[in-house]
Amino acid sequence: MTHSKSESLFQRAQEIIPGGVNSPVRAYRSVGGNPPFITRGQGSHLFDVDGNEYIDYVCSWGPLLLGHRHPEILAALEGALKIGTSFGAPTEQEISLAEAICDAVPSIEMVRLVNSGTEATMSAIRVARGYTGRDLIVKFEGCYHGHVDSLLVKAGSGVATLGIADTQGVPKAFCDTTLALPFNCIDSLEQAFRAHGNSIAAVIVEPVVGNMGCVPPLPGYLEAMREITARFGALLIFDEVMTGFRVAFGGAQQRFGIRPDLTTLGKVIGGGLPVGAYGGRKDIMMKVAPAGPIYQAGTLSGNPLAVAAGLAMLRHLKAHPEVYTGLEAHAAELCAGVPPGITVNRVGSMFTFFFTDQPVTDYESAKRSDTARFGRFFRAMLDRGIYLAPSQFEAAFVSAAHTDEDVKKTIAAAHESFELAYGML
Ligand code: HOZ
Repeated sequence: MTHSKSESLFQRAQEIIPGGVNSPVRAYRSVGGNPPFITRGQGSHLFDVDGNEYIDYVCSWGPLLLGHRHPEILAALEGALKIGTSFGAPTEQEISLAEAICDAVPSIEMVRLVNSGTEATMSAIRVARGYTGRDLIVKFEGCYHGHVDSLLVKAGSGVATLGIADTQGVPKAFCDTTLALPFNCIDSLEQAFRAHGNSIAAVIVEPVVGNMGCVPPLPGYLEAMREITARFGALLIFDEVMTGFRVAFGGAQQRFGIRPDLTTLGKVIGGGLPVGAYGGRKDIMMKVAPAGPIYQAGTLSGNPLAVAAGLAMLRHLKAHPEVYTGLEAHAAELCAGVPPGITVNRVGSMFTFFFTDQPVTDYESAKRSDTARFGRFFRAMLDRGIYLAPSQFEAAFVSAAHTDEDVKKTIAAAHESFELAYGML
């Protein structure tokens, strides 16, 4: 596989874009080599400038549940293009998308559309603070909620991948409003609430973590979180930017049977276009301006292109619940038969191969993975046409466009790549 055109584009990009990329993990720093430059996607496949073809398990970092260029999403976008690309004014379509979200996720009684997952989490914590009159936010080590200042404390995703302990540029005063606790530990949550319960506005959590790799909640953990937050009058925010419409139509909250107070959603509700949303209990959301005193705004919020694509995807998923059976079956097949020495975490169609033989239940155990070995595995997979996220601390995703043949090819490539990673070939 040659990458000469990608190599020269990456040299050019580094002259003008920091690190050559518009989001840090894309730069391949933790796995070695340089990123392929993508020319197009179709179904479950990506194509690069050197003519290489890959089976895509990044799926735009999760939202492409139906794969690239799904005909219903393309038709919706073509329809939207005929009308206009941005109005900064209300449209009927955005009501329909809001209704579709609330219909799928019953804890969301009212919803506000924004432009990204970062905007959604930033706004949700502002609402939680405004509603409760408290300042402290509890988050979990290794969870990532976008690049919101006060949520970058002990964050996962690119921050974990690049080993940036705490980013510069965030005032200490902001970090002081964040309590970062170990994920999956009820005792530490109980202790934090006993010490600071009257000052905690909210707990924000990825109910299935995707940003330290895929880490599911232990049985009873989310239930305990729900009970403790309610007992102390703090809000529970589920960040479902990755899990929304992914691990079930109603997200992780449907899969695990928990009703949070607020939920954040991201690119998934735009079928991959830039969009996000936050919503939840009506009494809380009625505090958002102009209905209430908590300010949040955006010209491109409810953008007609993103709304059209999102609505097409949500309507498709509602009409075809069998999509989830297929996603689950393909992901389960992929994860079966992994050799000893690897820990596989999977929830529905999101999963991670951790290069450790110990269970991975939190950030500390995720960090015990052999990232050098992951890097060798990653590069061997790429050479065999399998496109994974270039980090041990990101999840892989299957889409409805993946075929039985894709899965078989991926399993064959994975067997060779595991052997290479362990120096057996
Ligand atoms: N942190 C993002 C995924 N968890 C990366 C997004 C991107 O690079 O596009």
